[in-house]
Amino acid sequence: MDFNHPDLQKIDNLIKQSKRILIIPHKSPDGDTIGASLAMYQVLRGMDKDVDVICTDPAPEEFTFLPNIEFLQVGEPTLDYDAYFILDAGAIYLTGFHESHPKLFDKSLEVVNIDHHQSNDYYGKYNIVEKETASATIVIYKMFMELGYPIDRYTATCLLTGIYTDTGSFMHSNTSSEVFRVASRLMAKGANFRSISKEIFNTTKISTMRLWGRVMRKINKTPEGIAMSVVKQKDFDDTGADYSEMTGVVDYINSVPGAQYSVILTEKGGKVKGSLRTLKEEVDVAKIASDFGGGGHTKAAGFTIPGKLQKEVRWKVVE
Ligand SMILES: [Mn+2]
Repeated sequence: MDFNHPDLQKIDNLIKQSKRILIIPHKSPDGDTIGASLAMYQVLRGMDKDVDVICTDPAPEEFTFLPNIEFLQVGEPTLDYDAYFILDAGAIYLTGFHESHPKLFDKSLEVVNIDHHQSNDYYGKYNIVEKETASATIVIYKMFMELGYPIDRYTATCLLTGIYTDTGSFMHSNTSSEVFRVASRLMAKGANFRSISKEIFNTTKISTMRLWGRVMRKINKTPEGIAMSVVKQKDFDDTGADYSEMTGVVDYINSVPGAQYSVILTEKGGKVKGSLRTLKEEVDVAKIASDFGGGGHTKAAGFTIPGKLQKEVRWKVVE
């Protein structure tokens, strides 16, 4: 296994010398950032560190089964820790703390950035960024292995959760041989695969089903082959669903035959969020998202712009 990162030894030293460590998942946390954070929590606790995990938003309900989930706090960080780990955040704004705590990103603090997004610009004082790796939890798995840190069954469950969610249960194009190899090793270490598949993939709340129903009812395919749908604030209000329940629906929209790529535009608090997916080899949705100031992976990306959605009716003259 290749894991050559110039900062690796420094990170090992930093961990060993630190007493108080803060872990920061990205905002609107998903299975990968949560799995990465809770796995890191477990390993650092095992090394007798005082560890906090602080996120701008709570974990979605389906992750309640994860070990250590009770230690994920919603709030604001303080800047008196010995070390900071920012996990799975492809850009500083995704932490939600770039405006309130710019010091985290001026390289004056002991900040470690561990990530796998194309958009990552190495904002940490120390960085382990693997842009071709399927999940942040795989990067962390490889780091633990390389440094000889122990992976118990709780850590393994958290790490496998990130692989599971970021590969769309082993269905997205990032599902490499490495994904299966690491997943298999985590299973061997006791990862609770049954809970992951049951709690995350085979449990759907009624509010989620109603929200997805609305998304699907509004699907359109443009003449350019873009499969598109929209979600307005009213859809959340009427169904009682929250934004995190959008996770996964864009993949459904993407399964329209012949689609070049899919987009869902979501209204959320005065902003419009775009989620893009493609199954086409030649389409790079990260590039499209970057035209709107966003980013992500070549097959899955997103952006956020201020504004709201307005329906535009187009007329055209036909013979
Ligand atoms: Mn990720």
